[in-house]
Amino acid sequence: MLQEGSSGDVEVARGSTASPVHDQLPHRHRHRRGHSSQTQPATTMATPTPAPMSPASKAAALASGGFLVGRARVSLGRRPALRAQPAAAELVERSVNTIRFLAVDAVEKAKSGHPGLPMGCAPLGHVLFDEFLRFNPANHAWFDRDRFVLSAGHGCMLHYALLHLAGYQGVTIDDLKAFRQWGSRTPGHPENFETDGVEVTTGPLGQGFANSVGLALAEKHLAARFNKPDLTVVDHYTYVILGDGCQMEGVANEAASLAGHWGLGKLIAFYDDNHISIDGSTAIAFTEDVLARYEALGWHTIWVQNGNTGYDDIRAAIKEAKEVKDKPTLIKVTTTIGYGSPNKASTHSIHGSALGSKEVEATRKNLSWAHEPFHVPDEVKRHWAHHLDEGASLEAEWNAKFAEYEKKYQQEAAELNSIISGRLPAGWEDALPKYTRESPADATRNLSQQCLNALAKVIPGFLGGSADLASSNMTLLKMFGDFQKDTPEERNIRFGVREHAMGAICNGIAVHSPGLIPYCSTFFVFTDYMRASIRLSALSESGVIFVMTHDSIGLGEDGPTHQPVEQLFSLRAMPGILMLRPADGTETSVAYRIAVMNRKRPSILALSRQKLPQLEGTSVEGVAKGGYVISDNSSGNKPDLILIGTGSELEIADKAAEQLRKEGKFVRVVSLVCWELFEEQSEEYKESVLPSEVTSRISIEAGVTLGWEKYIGQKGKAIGIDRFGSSAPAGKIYKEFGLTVDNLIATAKSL
Ligand SMILES: Cc1ncc(C[n+]2csc(CCOP(=O)(O)OP(=O)(O)O)c2C)c(N)n1
Repeated sequence: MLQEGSSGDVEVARGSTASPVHDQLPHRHRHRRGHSSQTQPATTMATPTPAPMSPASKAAALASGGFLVGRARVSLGRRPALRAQPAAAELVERSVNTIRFLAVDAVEKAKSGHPGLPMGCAPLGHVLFDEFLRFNPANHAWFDRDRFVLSAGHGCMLHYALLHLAGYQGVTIDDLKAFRQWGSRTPGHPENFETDGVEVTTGPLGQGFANSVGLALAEKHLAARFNKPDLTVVDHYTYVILGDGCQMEGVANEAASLAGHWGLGKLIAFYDDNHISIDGSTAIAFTEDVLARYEALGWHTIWVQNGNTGYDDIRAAIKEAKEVKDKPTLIKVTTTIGYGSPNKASTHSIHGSALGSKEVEATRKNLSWAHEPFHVPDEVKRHWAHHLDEGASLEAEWNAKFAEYEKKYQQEAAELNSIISGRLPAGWEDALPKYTRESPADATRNLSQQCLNALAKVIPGFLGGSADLASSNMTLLKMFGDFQKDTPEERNIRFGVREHAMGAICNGIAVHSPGLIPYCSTFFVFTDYMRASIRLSALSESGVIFVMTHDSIGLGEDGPTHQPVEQLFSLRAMPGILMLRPADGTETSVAYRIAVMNRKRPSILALSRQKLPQLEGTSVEGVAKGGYVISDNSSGNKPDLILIGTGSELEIADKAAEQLRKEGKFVRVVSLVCWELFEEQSEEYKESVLPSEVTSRISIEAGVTLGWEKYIGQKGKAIGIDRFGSSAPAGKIYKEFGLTVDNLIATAKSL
């Protein structure tokens, strides 16, 4: 591992404009696309020098509410509704240093956090938020706002400082002072459910970037569906900042590949190229030509060589990126991590720890910042105040346009309104298929396809797809074509074999608008490949529907690599998610109803490859409670035995019960289709399903038995699979593993 001192090499290289990574770049990156300006050695920190002015006249100009351009005083006045000119250079520098020191001070106070990225990205953050981003600080949920994602979530003080300056009421100076503390609105990584203005939860590197692809997909889809030649009602950009860490993660490459394929022209990503990650210089593990890779993935690329002081280069790059309509743009912005810190800039020691009081002082001196901690100069405050007016005007202008749209295009407006508000069309549930005992036996994956198609007909924001398994997962929406670069209005999303990014992209779609309901699909066992995205879906309250087929050894011959055994248990262990394993048509249909209704809680549907019969006793009301009695021949809530099953094994429990009853036993069969929902029921209800007096209980499920002790108790038995599966026809494996009616009966008799 590199020691602190050894990463000084990078500093020298940067100062001399020729780092090892730069040298590998093809000529075109450096000259044709690169926006170069004078590079600054990391510790020189020169700022543009205004013409000399006496301290007295300077003070007078600032005190009267203006800012300085050379010798002139510029009145702030009311700014026009749309983008103002950039602030004068000196004010920009002051704003940038405000951002830097808010981050430094907050991390210092918390004694934990990541000051390096905010200090390096402050110029980019200032230019983007102050001059380009369209938002309304008074309404963070305004539909047509630009979306911003900080994928390098550890640098969140950058985002919090910008939200504070921009006037978001949810991020006050006291909130900044409470950075990383219990109950604060400024948690250690950005949380979309904690802080207004934070679009997605980030922290696991690469995820936020993949989310931003979902956000941009949503914009492109909605724009294609709803904009009219005379009225553009969907028109916003998605901006994302990602660092070296995000770039190294595979999920980012999966997502970048899709973004290039789909031609997401309104996605603009900034790569904070500071050559430092936790272990030291990126030279130890990350030396590829990132821009060349993105070009190969179909992106437009730009290199801003001086992200420290090259404000005009940053501006020019964003303008150029906005002009490129058919490709996403990656802007590599070369910055100095910890810019301004004389002894720690460009080293990994400033990545993730407080500077320490001595270095904070030295940094204050170096950047001529003779202020108390958490100081925001008045002129900086006054300058940023224009965003309140500007944001209100942007939203008002859009509201007026949308009112006209509602008059002219009533049907489209109703659909878009549903997507914006999350209010589902009345009676949508009635579209879901209904099944009876007489309906033919079928695999729940097939029944699922009937549900998906029924929902897509009535819910305007319903869209999704599979990771190259649509014909196995049964997820195609028959009345729609494929979402592709030139057909973005369509609703079948082809993710290719990219499970991890698929999950993250769906999270991005879900948080774009409350009425967008994305689903995504693969084999259940491959939830392992996308687990980080599923976890973030749960954490960030993104109501994605995960359609997971081939849910057990029942898939047969593909063998143990494809047969999930521990996945049900492991996903039940995840907070904030519904793990549903329906047994037949009725249960599948209700599982979808539950999934659609739970907009802040993702659902995973585990579905069978094999045919299952329609069972007597499965019910809409029962599934809604997560666990319920499907059959019982006892009275007084006192059966001799309770058999509990889920999904494909409920049929086995049902058949075994039938036989045992013939032998004179009083047997109850319980479907525990969704443990989480069952746990939410009253104690009284739970007792009515699983009376504590009845201790003879057996569970049967084609997965690990871990967890079932909660429901079967000390005296019960769990039939399951506590080993990997096997390659053979499904019936044979079921038999060999004892998931049979005979074994269940024998186990019952052994209790
Ligand atoms: C998936 C994942 N792995 C590891 C980490 C821990 N981690 C946080 S930041 C970081 C290094 C990131 O480096 P970079 O993106 O260059 O950030 P910078 O040093 O510029 O702040 C790592 C490994 C993480 N947050 N997510």
